[in-house]
Amino acid sequence: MPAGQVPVWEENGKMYNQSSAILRMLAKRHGFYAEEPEKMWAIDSANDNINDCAVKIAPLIMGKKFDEEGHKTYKAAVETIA
Ligand SMILES: N[C@@H](CCC(=O)N[C@@H](CS)C(=O)NCC(=O)O)C(=O)O
Repeated sequence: MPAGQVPVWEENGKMYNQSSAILRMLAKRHGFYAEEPEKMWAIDSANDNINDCAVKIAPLIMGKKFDEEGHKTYKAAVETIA
């Protein structure tokens, strides 16, 4: 597994890592990506916003930290994509 991390997309015996790069490859292949740079930015930034949010929320879920401080972190992270 490349870099020892998930997610991995496996196709015809080849392993592809890095979630955003996988999504771009599949979106391009199936007509869900853009040609125009500003539209590419809109698609990529939406994905990056969700990733940034997930990076903040994942430790709360994994560490089962849903105390008051955890709730504040969760709310702040969600507001970044709202
Ligand atoms: N930049 C990578 C991050 C992948 C990542 O952090 N994967 C975590 C799970 S969400 C993982 O495999 N962690 C195990 C490790 O690093 O050993 C992506 O977007 O695919």
